[in-house]
Amino acid sequence: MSIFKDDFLWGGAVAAHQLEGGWQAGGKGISVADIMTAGSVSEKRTITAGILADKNYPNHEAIDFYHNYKNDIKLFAEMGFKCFRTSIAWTRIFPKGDEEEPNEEGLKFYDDLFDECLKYNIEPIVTLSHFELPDHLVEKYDGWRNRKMINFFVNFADVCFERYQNKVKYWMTFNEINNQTGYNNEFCLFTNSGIKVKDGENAEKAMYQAAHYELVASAIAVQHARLISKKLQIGCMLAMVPLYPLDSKPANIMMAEKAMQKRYWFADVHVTGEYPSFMRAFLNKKGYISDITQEDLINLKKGTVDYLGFSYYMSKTVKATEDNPEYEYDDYKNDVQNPFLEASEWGWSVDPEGLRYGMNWFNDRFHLPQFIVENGFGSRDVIEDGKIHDDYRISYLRQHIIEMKKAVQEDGIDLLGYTPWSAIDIVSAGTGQMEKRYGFIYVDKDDEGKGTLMRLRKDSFYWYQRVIESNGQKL
Ligand code: P53
Repeated sequence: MSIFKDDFLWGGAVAAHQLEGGWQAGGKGISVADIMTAGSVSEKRTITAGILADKNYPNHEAIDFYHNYKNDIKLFAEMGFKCFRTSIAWTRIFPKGDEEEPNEEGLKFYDDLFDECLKYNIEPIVTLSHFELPDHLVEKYDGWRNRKMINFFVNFADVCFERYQNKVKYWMTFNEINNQTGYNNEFCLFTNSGIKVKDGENAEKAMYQAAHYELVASAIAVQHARLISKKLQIGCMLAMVPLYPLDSKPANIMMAEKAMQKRYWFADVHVTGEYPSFMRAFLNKKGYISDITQEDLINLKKGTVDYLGFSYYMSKTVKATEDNPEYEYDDYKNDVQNPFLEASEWGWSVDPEGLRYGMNWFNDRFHLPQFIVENGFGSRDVIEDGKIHDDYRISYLRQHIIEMKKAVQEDGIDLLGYTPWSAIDIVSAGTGQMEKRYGFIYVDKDDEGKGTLMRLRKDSFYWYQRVIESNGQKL
């Protein structure tokens, strides 16, 4: 007998901007993803001022899911997906973000998409904001630096909850809300919050204010969802990248503890509805989050989430430095190589046990059902005689599912489902590449944007089909 519940949600995940394409179709507006060029492992993506004629913007066409979704969903059904996690591109619903009325053509697109899933009994799982806010909100309001963003987001959320309440049960408000703790890299603050850091500006300070507005916006959205329908389940979504101490030196243990606090306090606010003591002390000391009202605190308390969604790809390891007695975590200064782990071509460590560790870490604190909404291995794939033998991907996923099983069986964690990244090959968020592939289905397109967009089942497709069919018994 399987240790997973009968209704365990096996599926796959993607995000709208990374696969849909159709960047101007159906009245869609320009999102922050539309003004980011392609990069690579060594070259960062550039954020351009508007669309420049001579640049390659990989998200404009992506894999053209917008026009191909019926065929792709058919393939997901063939794999046996019980659910499909995607996001709603904010710019299809509110092209600029500050309109009063939504764009009916955009709403209709997701009606059709969700109906197509439901036709095969595939339950859509939806993220509202996944690195794709309207660029107009960045240009006119400075993104999440501005309190007005709370209303724009809540309007967007309300429209989606109202419209899709009978098609979508599980929602998440902000994808990897804690990814912006990597504010040393301009990509993180821009994709999470639409914030362009100015020269000499304290990026950390900007991040805390933006995150506060987002947490309030999320909490208001949760309250509205409850009024709209009791059936809706609203989760948060964090990137779980456990931070281990390099060794048993007490200073390194303390460094890891403080680093974990700095990366995961977002979950405390989402789940308990208040800032934890260590964060209140830190914010007071630094004078961060100058704009926080009594009403905000009430909203946070009233809008706590129903479940904890998270991504897991890798762990990181940290070491204290002597010039930092209060262990204020800075990824550029404190991250070190873990001597026990191998990494991918993109430097992402492979650490299956870290998944179980992360699940326990969350469970110890939050006692909420969990949903692993991303987990996967980015790699190049090679076609040989029309086949793709991606045993490296199978091996990665198998090892992680084994740890996930232990978390359920040995640690008693309540797990709702598992949606590996990604259902099909899509544009990488971090690098804008096509060739950093995660999918069970290959898409013929390269980093220059060339290719037929033909779909091909990889070996992992057939492997995952068996995993789902056996409810996780045949790995
Ligand atoms: P890519 C960093 C660390 C962990 C997860 O990432 C991350 C990132 C951002 O790069 O993002 C999530 O495509 C994200 C997805 C993204 C996926 O991980 O950079 O939610 O949108 O595609 C994989 O290799």
